[in-house]
Amino acid sequence: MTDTASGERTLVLIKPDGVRRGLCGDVIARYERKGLKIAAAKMLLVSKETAERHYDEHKAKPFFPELVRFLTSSPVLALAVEGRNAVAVVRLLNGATKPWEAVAGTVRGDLALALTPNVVHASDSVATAQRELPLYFHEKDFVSYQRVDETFL
Ligand code: 3AN
Repeated sequence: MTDTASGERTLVLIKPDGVRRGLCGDVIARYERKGLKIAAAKMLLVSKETAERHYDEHKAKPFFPELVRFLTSSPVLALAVEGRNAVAVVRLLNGATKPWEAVAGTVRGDLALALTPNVVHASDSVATAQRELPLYFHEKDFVSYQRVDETFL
């Protein structure tokens, strides 16, 4: 389920560079301040099999092995992020894939320089979120609660 009472649900990965640079709090704070809700969170070492499934759409690309190697190189923080238009809003907050094209004020615009270690991944559509969330979470991992400011969101 990616369409919840709180709106859509999307997958965010704070990638190995983001975790090792101590940026998890900074990134999560941006989603929280915007009004999005963390519905699940898990720190994990991604297996090669999961990384290959995650990046399946890039299987034929020359940079595929590097993507898999990097994603499995050290732990990531997987988040299920919920809210009104969560898929598009998270992509906007994260900024363009290429950090040198990402505008200031976004995660990549503020915190990244390189392409593979670009701090975050987020699902690019509701359909992608539906495919990606089960790679990292079981249905029982998602919690339901009300933010105190939900009336305004
Ligand atoms: P996003 O992560 O913004 O959804 P995608 O799905 O196009 O971007 O690419 C997945 C990841 O592949 C990116 N985060 C980036 O690390 C890497 N990537 C994308 N394009 C290239 C490229 N031309 N060369 C090397 N790595 C790339």
